[in-house]
Amino acid sequence: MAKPNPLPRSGPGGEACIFCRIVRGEIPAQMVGHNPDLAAFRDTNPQAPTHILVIPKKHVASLDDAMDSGLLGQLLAFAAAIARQEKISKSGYRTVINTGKDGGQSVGHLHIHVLGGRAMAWPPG
Ligand code: TR5
Repeated sequence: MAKPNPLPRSGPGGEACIFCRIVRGEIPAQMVGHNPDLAAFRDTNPQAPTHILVIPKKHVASLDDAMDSGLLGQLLAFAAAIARQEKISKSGYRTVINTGKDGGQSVGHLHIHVLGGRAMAWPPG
């Protein structure tokens, strides 16, 4: 029998998904930008002076589930636009997508972390 997926994946509508609930306005978030397909809001547990999550509004569980290359391109371009808006593009910033258990993904809705406002270390932990 297949092992249950460790991520809290929700159905196609993402009814129980925390980020889908933010998109629907059921849970408050500090929104910093959005367009018809994408949203960007501040992380509640920031790991840098600027820490924003950029997500597709439609539920996609992870990068491994993202079949729409157009949407992925839009996500990256939107992350860069948000970084410019937040005035961290000149000093530099880091974009991170954690995927699955070993990747450290804790919320089962695809998101790009945009981190800036301090120098980042490498390699990541
Ligand atoms: O670990 P991964 O890469 O999946 O990143 C998930 C991120 O979502 C973490 O950095 C969390 O701090 C962040 N997070 C979790 C919740 C949340 C959030 N950011 C904004 N608003 C949030 N709400 C309302 N609820 C969360 N559970």
